Amino acid sequence: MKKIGIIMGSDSDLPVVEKAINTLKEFGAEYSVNIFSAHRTPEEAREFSLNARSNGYGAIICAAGKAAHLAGAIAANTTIPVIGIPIKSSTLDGLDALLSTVQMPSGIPVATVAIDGAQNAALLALQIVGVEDSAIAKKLDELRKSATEKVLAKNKEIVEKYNV
Ligand code: RP5
Repeated sequence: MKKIGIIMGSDSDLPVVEKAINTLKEFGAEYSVNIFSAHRTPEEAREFSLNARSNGYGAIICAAGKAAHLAGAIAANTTIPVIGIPIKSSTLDGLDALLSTVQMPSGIPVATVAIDGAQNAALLALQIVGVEDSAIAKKLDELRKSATEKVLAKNKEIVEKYNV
């Protein structure tokens, strides 16, 4: 099974990142969690990225706020898919991090999820490793099915209540 790497720029990102960690845990995925900063620990971030393929990673999630360069810095040194989570951590409501993460130059892609979109980041990483991992793919299908059933049940309630 390919591993999923989760990196955050600061421990202040953890309350959001925990949603991604919990999702990966629920799926029984193999994952690691680290704090590496593009600005404060650039050497450690670079080392992680350079060694990601040989260390068995299939996708890397990077969460950062403010001038959020972490996902781009990680993507610069690997062709393992990188998913960026812009963290809402400043007076700009996360728009700063969103633009810093999403506006990558051609040639170095970062798949950016919504501001604080940790659960989707985890699901996207699972979909990436699920291309070759049938157990993960099966669980993703089951989750989709249960989400559909929940909405259909809610629809039934609403119809019965208001469509008299
Ligand atoms: C970013 O700066 C981190 O990802 C965090 O979202 C933000 C603020 O970091 P702290 O000052 O809280 O450590 O690099």
